[in-house]
Amino acid sequence: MHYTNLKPFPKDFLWGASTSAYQVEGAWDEDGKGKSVIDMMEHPEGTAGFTVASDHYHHYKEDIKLFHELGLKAYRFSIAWTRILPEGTGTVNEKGLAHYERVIDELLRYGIEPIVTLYHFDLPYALEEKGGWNNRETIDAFVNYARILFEHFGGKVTHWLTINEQNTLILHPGAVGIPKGGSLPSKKELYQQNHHMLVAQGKAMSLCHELCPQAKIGPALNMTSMYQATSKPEDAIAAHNWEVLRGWSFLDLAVHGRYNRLLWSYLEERGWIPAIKEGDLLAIQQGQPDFIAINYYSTATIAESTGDASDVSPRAGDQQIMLGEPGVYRPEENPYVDKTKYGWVIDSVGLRLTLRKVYERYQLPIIITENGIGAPDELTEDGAVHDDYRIDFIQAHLEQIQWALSDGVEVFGYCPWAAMDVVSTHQGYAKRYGFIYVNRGEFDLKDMSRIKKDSFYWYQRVIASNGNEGLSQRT
Ligand code: BGP
Repeated sequence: MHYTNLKPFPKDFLWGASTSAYQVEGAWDEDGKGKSVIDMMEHPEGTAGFTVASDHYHHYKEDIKLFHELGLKAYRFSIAWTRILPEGTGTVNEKGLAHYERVIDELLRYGIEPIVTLYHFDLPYALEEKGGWNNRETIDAFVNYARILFEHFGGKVTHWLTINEQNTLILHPGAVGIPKGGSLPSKKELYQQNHHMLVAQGKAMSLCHELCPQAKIGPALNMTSMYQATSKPEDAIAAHNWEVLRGWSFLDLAVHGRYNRLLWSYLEERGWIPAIKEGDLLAIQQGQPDFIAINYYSTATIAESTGDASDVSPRAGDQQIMLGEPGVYRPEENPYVDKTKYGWVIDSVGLRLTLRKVYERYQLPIIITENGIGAPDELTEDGAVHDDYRIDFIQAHLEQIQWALSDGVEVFGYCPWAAMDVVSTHQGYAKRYGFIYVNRGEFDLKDMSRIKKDSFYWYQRVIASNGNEGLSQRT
């Protein structure tokens, strides 16, 4: 659909940026913090770990000052469960609460709205040792943890996110790390974990509404659209299979509180139906999200499964590299799009399509809580970082958001990944995303100074003009 005039960004649009606790904070064992699964997992050799990260824990004041200079209206970050409850349950670590209180107050002082993720991949290791999300007790642990945060920060935080990328946790558990000396859970276990997370999320959303009536809460999933490789009808079925299993099945539960029928048939056929206790579905149904948060990086192209092992990509899948599954779908190349150095498809138009589909299906306001391009940014001799590829990437995606707004989609914020350089989930510091460069190497911590990249100045101009500058106004 073409328009003569594109709708402007809403005047209260939340121009933001994102990070997550374990990727940005460092201070992995300070001030009473307990160990999380991230601290205890095996990570690829030769890549930076998460112990120091960008040392945001100690530099948060300087960083927030820079976010203010950037013009951010919102900062999306996560709270480390293990700083609040080192063992996942039990006694509250007051120092952990005090830290986040300082961070939130500092943001509010600058007029930056905190958007807080309750849980971003870093489950307390003490809970993992008791079975993690396989164990129903983790549901109560999560709800108890959420209650502490709602009671403590409910008057200051108006936007909460429940679980970051539950679909990544379930579909690509290896992307987050492999348990030391261990193996990944079976599919049956993963779908049981998924069910427990959904009950926990439903209860947390209900609790948020009860304790913080002025606040809004929603799930944050990694969403994408699937293209069918050809006009062959079987390719269309395969693309639909994977679009449902990867995205809709998670959101259907979070929003409508019911298992998607196609997912159910898929689970039934394989003997993976989770154990569901009385009251679980009610808890999922009662927890109503106020909005949907989506993390969007790329699209995928899908063909009919050949039914044998050749469907599975020789390169291990990750959040954005589709693995393939015999009898379900087979990933294909898309000749119409580029890829990042790490093989992630670059497709800004796919964002418009994804926004339209999510909105059409759920009719809830949408915020984009991640979107960005990972690259081995270089600090050049002039003391700058010339990341024009990041400007191009974000510009193209913002333009498509404006098209989606013009299509009638309610988008109320954009928080690209990442506010500043952070440790990549599995590619260390070689793969950077931030508007602010952190001067450290993979292992050489250097001086950790913060350097504004070219994209910083560009995004600053976009925000200051509410999207009127820095984008090409194509119609
Ligand atoms: C998302 C995660 C983020 C972040 C991002 C980039 O899936 O929610 O935590 O890591 O992907 O991924 P990566 O660091 O693997 O490039």
